[in-house]
Amino acid sequence: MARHLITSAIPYINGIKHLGNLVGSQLPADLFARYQRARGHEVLFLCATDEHGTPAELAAAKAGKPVADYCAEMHAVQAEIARGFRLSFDHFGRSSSPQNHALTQHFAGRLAEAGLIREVVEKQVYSVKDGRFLPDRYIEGTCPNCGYDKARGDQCENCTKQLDPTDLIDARSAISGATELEVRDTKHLYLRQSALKDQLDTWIDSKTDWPVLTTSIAKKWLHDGEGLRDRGITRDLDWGIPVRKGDADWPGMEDKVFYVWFDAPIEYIACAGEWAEANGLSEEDWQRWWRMDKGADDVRYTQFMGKDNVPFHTLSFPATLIGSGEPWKMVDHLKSFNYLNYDGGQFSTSQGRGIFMDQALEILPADYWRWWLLSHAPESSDSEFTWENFQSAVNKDLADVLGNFISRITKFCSSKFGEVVPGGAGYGEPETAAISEIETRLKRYEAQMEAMEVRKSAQELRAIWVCGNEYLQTVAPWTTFKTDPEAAAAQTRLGLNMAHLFAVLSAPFLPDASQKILASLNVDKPIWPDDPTTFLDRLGPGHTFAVPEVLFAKISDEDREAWQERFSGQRTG
Ligand code: B3M
Ligand code: ZN
Repeated sequence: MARHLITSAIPYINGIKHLGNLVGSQLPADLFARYQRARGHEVLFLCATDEHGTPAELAAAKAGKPVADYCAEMHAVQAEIARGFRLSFDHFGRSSSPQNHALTQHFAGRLAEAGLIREVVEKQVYSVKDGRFLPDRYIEGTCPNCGYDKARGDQCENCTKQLDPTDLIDARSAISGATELEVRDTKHLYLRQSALKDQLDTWIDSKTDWPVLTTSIAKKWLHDGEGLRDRGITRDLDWGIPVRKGDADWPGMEDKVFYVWFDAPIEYIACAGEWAEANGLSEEDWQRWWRMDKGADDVRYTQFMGKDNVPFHTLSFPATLIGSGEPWKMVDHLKSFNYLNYDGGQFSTSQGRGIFMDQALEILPADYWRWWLLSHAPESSDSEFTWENFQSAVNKDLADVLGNFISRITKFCSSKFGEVVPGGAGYGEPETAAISEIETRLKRYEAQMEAMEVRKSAQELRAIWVCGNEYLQTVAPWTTFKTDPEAAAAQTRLGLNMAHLFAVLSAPFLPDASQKILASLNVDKPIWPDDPTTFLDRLGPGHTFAVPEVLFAKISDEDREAWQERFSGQRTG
């Protein structure tokens, strides 16, 4: 039995994620976690909300709520949606947890002791009335380029020109409207990533099995001019993890917090601590996943994320771990994704364009989305969601192939032999041929799942369902029954056993449908078909079942058009 530590990029707290985000991190991570569990391995699958930074503060202010309350509410909302999509996290944590506060401060202390942090004095806008420094987005004024009067300190939304806060005409605080702004000196901490360049380079070179997408991004950041600059890891904000050196104060840094991208990946570790606490487990129980000196040496750690998150996971976070000088588990495999586009354009959170996770579940159950998204995962290139394509995949793959097979075989059996697996003859030549084809495809399916080739896995799974339909089509038990009921009984028995097999194999993609099929077949402890030949004999004569309700409803043209219309504009609520 192997041990799999699996993390998905942790979603920002401000707002609900769209389907493009889902397919690039949480959903494929869930697929892999479910698969490894089904193979009998020990899995710890972690995710959390990413709660710090200016966007969280701003979203809370917009909602008129204290930021801590806002985050607590949004965490509950995101957790509920994750359940709706059947994301099987062992724990869905929060980067604002006490565990993450302690660990983040611990890492900063270790990095400082190792001489990997330097203090830099910068100039920043200070609002006298608000009594605080203002990040760029907290400053508003008139755009010197187009005259728009609500331009932000970092960019004018109207003409898109990139700005410095000092460029703005009549600059004012976005919090209070105060115009008494001064440029003051402020001290920040920089992580000396550049000092770790060679170690990071060697480490990345050792990852020969990483997808090209991952290594090419990492190498680009490591070697290009902009590359491995030392990075500011503190901010002048109220909300965040206070800057401390482990348990000790950090003189001169009293009003600062760590930068969100410094503490967010550390939450992967802290989340294991939260998981242990939530389940009444001990320090050792979570450390055996994360500390090489506490048993994590046989853990295989896989991360899932969109390509924009790769630099932070191949450079900044490893720099934190290596720089600490402590034996932390580092990622073994980093699976990254391209972007999913939406109907001729991009999904956009800021513009409310596309389909968001909560909206998706309002119109169809999770399995429909899971199937389309995973079978179209943007792996080798960006991919595109269109309603036509979605309709066709649901109707053809789910309704016509899998759904139809299950309903056909269970209904036929019920009408001729009752709701019980029939005895009859032994398996003959067509049965052996079908079993052998399934066996070949099953090995390929396992190999693709192991390699996290998401699309190819989906194709192979679908091909296995097709084997079932073709077998039924060829032997036609409904015709056989008229002349040779014994042979028809054997054909039906194999069909029902195939239904069982399909349910087990499909569970990582379609957890609900799988559950329904297994329940109707009276199987409560599914096992993996390591040997398909014996597996396809498991439901023996006399085993009872019930015809399941329809598994997948087809999407009509009217539905498709109505949804296309509904999701064509901007999300308003
Ligand atoms: N929160 C990006 C996102 O939500 C960011 C990932 C952090 S992973 C440590 O898309
Ligand atoms: Zn402008």
